[in-house]
Amino acid sequence: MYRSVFSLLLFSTRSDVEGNLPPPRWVLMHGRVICHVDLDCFYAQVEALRLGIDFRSDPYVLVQWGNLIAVNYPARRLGIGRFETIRDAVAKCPDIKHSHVPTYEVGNPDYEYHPNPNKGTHKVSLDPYRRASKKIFDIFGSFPGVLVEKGGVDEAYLDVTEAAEAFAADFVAQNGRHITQDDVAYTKVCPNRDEDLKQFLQCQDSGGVHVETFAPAPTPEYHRLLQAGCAVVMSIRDKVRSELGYDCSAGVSHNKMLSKCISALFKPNQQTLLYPEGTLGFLFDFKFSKLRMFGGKLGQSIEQGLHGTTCGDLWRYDVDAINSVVGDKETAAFVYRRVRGDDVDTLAPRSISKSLLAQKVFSPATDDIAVLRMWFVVLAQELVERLQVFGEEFNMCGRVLNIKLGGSGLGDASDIGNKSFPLPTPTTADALTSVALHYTSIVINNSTSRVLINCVSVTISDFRKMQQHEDPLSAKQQTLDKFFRKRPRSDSAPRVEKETVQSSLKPDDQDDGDDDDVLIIERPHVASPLKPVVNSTSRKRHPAPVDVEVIELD
Ligand code: DCP
Ligand code: MG
Repeated sequence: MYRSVFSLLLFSTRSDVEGNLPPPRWVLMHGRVICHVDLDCFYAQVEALRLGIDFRSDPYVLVQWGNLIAVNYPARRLGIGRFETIRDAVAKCPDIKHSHVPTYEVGNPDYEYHPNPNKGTHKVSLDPYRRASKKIFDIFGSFPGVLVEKGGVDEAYLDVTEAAEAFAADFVAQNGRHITQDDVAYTKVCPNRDEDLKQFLQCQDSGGVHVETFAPAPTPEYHRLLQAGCAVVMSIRDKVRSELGYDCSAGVSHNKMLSKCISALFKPNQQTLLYPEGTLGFLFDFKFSKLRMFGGKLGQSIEQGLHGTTCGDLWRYDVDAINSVVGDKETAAFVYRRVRGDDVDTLAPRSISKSLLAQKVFSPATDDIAVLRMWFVVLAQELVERLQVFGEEFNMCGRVLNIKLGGSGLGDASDIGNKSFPLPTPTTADALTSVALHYTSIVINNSTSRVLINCVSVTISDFRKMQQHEDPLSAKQQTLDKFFRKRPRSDSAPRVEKETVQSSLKPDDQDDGDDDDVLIIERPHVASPLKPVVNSTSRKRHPAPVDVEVIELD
């Protein structure tokens, strides 16, 4: 076990007014070697490789609806950054190479690299990046003694402790000596900032600060283990590069939080090591809002309540003082430890998405079923393909299909309708489209006032393990014809109520979807060539679906 609680404080007395550090009381413990690895300009690398562009030397940017979503490092060196417009990028570098993300054209189930896609008629596909990501994670997972936790499409935490131990032992066996820093000279070491730290402490109030660290003891053995970890991480990065062609950067330290903080210090294509004794020197002027979990409300309330922005600013406060701001003792203790570099989190097993989501916001809003059908065809096809890949990878099949209809874009993507159904089997794009259209027709036709839809979303969820030989697209389920059962037509047909089956899922529980309307800064709407909506008086109502009723889930 790495360590239990606070009993392993290393030096916990207050610094004196002169800012002299009290002599550390290092406690011996078995430190881990944790790496955070993140692909450099990920989507740009994927596309540059496809296009045969040398992303290491030629400025290249990837565009989504006129904005840059990935910028390679040669372009960054020219002052070009993410979310700028392609127009601005070309102004800075007229020769810059660029391309657009792939898109589905409305009505067409296959995505392509369309030369001039239009937001009104096309939907972004993230499929190439998901596929590339999977190959990269397969390589991470292929190393013995390495635990992998997915952090995002292009980032992972790796616990390389076991592999590092084996490497260190092998090194001695082969070289007749221990590994040293020189043997991993390709690794950048976080600079020693003891002098800066000392000066910082000297500037503090006479009350002093609680100088305390939770890092493992910086013994020669542990230093060697970290160095061996760097060698392991290098070989993982080498394999990603030689087998797939991608560059990535990494941070190596004794915990997840610090490894993530340092992994981008020397991008691109580099790795950085933080020794445990460098923790406080690294953190004292580090903005706590950049620490994992401090980005949102927690960070904001601390910043306002305690009037500080850096980790060092918070060293003045004990747990009670932090508690007076965050209002919860456990959270206060958590904050107290984190701003001193403590993170005992172990790697979580690879998380499995609880749902697969495909959605599209379009304009103009419409109640034209023909137009909505074209979007559902795209979303359904995309989702079926992803379900196949996901189902095979995790041996899971879905059970619930959810359709959302929104009239306020992503602001409220389900304000017009939100309903769940048993997932039809076989799960074909046609079957999903049929369910979505039946439901949409009912919503439109049963509404007492006109509804205009500009956001449709289709989600598959409630995954379960598949039986042997089951296929994710045809696992035993409700068949499509059972979705709709006969009911007498009635003028007083009940209006379909909104449901919130999915709303209990936290955002983290959902997959990353093809949120082409989420990740990128929205530009003002470009006129869509889609048929304009006729006004409400001349609007032709689509015939109500005959002899169908939506069967709700239990
Ligand atoms: N991405 C996106 N929209 C965002 C953030 C990211 O579409 N707001 C996509 C494009 C990125 C990929 O996710 O290529 C990975 O995100 P990163 O933040 O890791 O950024 P990069 O990999 O592009 O660059 P870096 O080298 O800084 O990691
Ligand atoms: Mg990245």
